[in-house]
Amino acid sequence: MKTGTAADHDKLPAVIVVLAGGVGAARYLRGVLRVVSPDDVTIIGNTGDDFRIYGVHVSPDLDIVTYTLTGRIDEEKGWGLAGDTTVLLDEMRAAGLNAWFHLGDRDFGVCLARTEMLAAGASLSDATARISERFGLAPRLLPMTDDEVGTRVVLANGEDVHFQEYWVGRKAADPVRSVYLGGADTSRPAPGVVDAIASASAILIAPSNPVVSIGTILAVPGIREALTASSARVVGVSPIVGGAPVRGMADKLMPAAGAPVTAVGAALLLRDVLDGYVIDLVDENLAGDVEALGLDVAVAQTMMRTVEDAAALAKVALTMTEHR
Ligand code: FO1
Repeated sequence: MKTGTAADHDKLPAVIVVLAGGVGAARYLRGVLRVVSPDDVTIIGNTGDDFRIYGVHVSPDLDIVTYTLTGRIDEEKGWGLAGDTTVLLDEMRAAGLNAWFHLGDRDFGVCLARTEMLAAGASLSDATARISERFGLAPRLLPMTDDEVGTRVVLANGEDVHFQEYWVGRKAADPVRSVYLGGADTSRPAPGVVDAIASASAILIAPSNPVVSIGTILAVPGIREALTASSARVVGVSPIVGGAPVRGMADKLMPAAGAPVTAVGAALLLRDVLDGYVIDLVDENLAGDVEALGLDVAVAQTMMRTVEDAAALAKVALTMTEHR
């Protein structure tokens, strides 16, 4: 076991790939970008949360990462644009619509731009690159796939709903039977994804939901295989601290995926692609159980209250990616 205070390191690996979900990943990435050059970073973003609503294509995780890394995020919510207005939503609600998904006006504009680009024949990768450029996002952000996929949640009563309906619409109140990525079978990794993984000198898995964020990225045929074939070491950070998710609904979904809601359970779900795992200081007693899965373990402060915390955490993970 390596106990992880962030060692001072001037030779951190170049060409870093980060698998990322939403809010937790974006905060972690802020730390990664404190310790390595953005030119060396490729982010592979989850698009399982994508869906169409109010006539637009929303890519929540890609947008959360873009807005956070360019200083535009609504810090309190962790999603949406800071200072955004709600004229469009207010008008829809005034007309009696059940506008349950909160999309601010500017955020709406971003999603509408994406929708128009897609309608004109652009791929999601093209649209993402153009939106990244508009926001001045420095690292490369790739969607996991250009194909239409959607995370589906099968409820205990047999209903099969989109992830956003389960999480935002129904506030994760319904018991869950299983989760799967709809459209996964025929999806392919987006251009650049497999190459980035193959040429990476380090691969990080952000502290994102192991079922609906990282699990969905791994569900795109070819990505899991690229990770296991890569010579780079793959190091994750547990999103579960003290037996509960830092944010989100992993506690509702991990049992449905057959894993206990612990750092060990999170590691279990990703063990086939991981070489190392960073768990929180409060979970130090679980280090042996994670090691028993065949993984290197570091115990570190994983709660990211400041960008400095995130940078220290990123250093611990990056140091673990170096070959022993
Ligand atoms: N999360 C909510 O809890 N309620 C919302 O109304 C909501 C709207 C929304 C709009 C745009 C966007 O990019 C994200 C949004 N989110 C909202 C966050 C999102 O549902 C999830 O947290 C992510 O998909 C999980 O990473």
